[in-house]
Amino acid sequence: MAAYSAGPFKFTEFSSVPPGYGAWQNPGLAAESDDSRAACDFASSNDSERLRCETVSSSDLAGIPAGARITGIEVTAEWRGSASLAMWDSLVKLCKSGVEAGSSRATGEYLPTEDETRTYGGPGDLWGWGESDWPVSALDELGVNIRANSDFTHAVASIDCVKVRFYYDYEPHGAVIPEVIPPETPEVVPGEV
Ligand SMILES: [Ca+2]
Repeated sequence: MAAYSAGPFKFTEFSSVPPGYGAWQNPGLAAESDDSRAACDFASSNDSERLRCETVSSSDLAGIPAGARITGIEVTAEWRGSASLAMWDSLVKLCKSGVEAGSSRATGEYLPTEDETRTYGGPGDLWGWGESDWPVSALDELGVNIRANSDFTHAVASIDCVKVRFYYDYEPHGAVIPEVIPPETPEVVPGEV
């Protein structure tokens, strides 16, 4: 099996999903790396709502062969906090058709005050989901939920851009698997050397 990757791809749908102590304003600004940002103003020193990014476009996904086996999922998020040593990523999980499951890949490390691109997951990492959860035909149902936490009320976490990359194995149709023919056993005639 040969290993490939596709992406990074943008998401096309964005929302702020309760519960949490602060909603993400302008969630759609997480589509592009353009210094316009989705932002959460914390109403309490607690978890934010989830910024949900979903639905990679079908034209992007068309580049992945239907028979590919998805072996890894990688999400990158470019983001910052309004104060140093104040906010961190407290949950980063995948969802399928809006249903969150699997394991969080959040780092729990403080966000810097300048944009930093953090990478979650990667080759060989399905985030606690199974391979059968992500046939190529289901990749348009994939989304990511991102939540922050803050030590301070009215600190602001900001996300400029979220993208996803897929790693996969694929054996192209028509690949020739050589037939193994055992070597002929030479006939041994008794008495001859
Ligand atoms: Ca942006």
